[in-house]
Amino acid sequence: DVKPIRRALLSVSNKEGLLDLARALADRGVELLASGGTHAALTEAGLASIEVADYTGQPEFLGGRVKTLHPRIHGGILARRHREEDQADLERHSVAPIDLVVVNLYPFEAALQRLRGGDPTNAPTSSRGELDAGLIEEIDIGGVALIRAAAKNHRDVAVVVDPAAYPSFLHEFAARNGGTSAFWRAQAAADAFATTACYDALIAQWFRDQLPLLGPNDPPEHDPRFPQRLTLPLRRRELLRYGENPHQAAAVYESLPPERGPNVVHAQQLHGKGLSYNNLLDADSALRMTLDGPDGRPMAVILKHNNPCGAAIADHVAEAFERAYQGDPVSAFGGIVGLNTVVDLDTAQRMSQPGRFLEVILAPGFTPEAFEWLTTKPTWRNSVRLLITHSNARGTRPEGLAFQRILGGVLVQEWDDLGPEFGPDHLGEVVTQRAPTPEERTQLDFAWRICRMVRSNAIVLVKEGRLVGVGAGQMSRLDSVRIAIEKAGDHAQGAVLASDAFFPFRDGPDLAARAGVTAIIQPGGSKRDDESRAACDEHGMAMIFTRRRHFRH
Ligand code: 93A
Repeated sequence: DVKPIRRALLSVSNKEGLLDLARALADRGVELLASGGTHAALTEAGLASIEVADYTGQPEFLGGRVKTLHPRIHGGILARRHREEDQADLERHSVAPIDLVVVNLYPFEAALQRLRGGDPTNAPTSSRGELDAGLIEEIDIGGVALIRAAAKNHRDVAVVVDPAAYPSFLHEFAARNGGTSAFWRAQAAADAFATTACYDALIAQWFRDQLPLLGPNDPPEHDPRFPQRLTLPLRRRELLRYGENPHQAAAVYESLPPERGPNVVHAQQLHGKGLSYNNLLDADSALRMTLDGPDGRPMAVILKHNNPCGAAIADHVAEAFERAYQGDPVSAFGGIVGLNTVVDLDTAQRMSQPGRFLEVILAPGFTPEAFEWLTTKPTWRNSVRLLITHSNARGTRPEGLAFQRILGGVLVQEWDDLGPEFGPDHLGEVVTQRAPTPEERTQLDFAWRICRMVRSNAIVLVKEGRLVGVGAGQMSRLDSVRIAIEKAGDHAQGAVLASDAFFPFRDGPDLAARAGVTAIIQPGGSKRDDESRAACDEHGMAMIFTRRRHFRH
């Protein structure tokens, strides 16, 4: 069902590719209508077009707020070619049908970014009591109306909303001898509505962000974090080779406007094949763990299947890596490594020792020698992926809300975090006769930070600034304790234990004590807390209740 194009309306902010497109149309005898600036650009290039204001008899006014909003334009786009009444209407009002609409919108997003001046701390884009007037003018009304009208009437009208889509259009236009197929137009309409939806979502998000500046607070029953309507402006960043499994197609999307703070979506990849879906998931966890590291010292984490299998702090980055790797060398093979410190040659050499292999290394940087070493070593150079994230971002809090998809909808929650005060001196409430020693406090602090990122039920054992045992993803907490102890082997002796949620019975603490654990950190809150506490007192263990649970599913 090919529809020929006889008349086109061009109204573009981004003039890129405009002339080639217009020339291709003109060459096939298409009559061009164009809004003021677009008309001027065409005229300057020697291409003939009719200015919209001349065609409608209505000059642009309100400082450009009304350009194409006119029945002679919208009638020409919306008229159904197969409907006699519509055709009669066109004739009665001397309106010419428009078969192609090429629009790209006022660059609201770019203007917003410009206002923020690239400053990650986000200068406010409005003053108290009033939204930024310049940005308000960047809200396109007429262009959105043109796009939606054309997309609605896709049965007869083709729509193009992005210079990136010109080649596809020109290919179709040539292949269909100056027309477009029904399928092409439907596809274009889908893109068009997605574009205007995304555009409005971004504007809505901006309005919402500015609300605190605008006046009295919402009535108390309204929680502004969870508004009545959610807008999710997302833009595809990249197609991925596949998803969690090879039979699943996948892509990664970035939030609009791009999120501030370190993240793997915008991390700079220095080397290696593209990141896979699972790489991104693991790298994200690795990054979040290093951002939540216990102090300013070098820290290394190693992840497998989105669970940490190694983690350590040390005085030097090579040592941190080595100790993290030693925690569970079997699991660490093929792991994803995150570091909070620039990778030097010593570290790089340890990473690539014979028998070792890492899929992704994520760090604030690589020394030239380390980079050279990792990317020229024959067994490594083709497979390792090197990723750079921002440095000095410790403690950065994630933006927005966290989502998880379920059939029929999405679960939305705030991000999990450690709480504002958390640290060795603010672990929580000591509930045992014996209080943890300062050294135990340091270890409990580290254990809690790691435990938070382990799939529930999560138990971790930490000793001397190193993860020595993990029990992850078990349906029984006691099984997680058993696994963590087994993994730790001799290292369980003298270790501290973190549990992501309360112990429902005393069997967990009993088991830990028998393995030689000296201190426990857990949220507390069980009906049988007293029994767990009694178990600790009997064994001389110290225990802390954080009163904050960190399930991770
Ligand atoms: O200010 S508007 O919302 N009012 C309109 O009637 C209108 N018509 C087209 N903006 C309008 N446009 C936009 O103008 C288009 O979406 C495009 O971004 C821009 C093209 O203007 P010019 O051709 O004058 O450069």
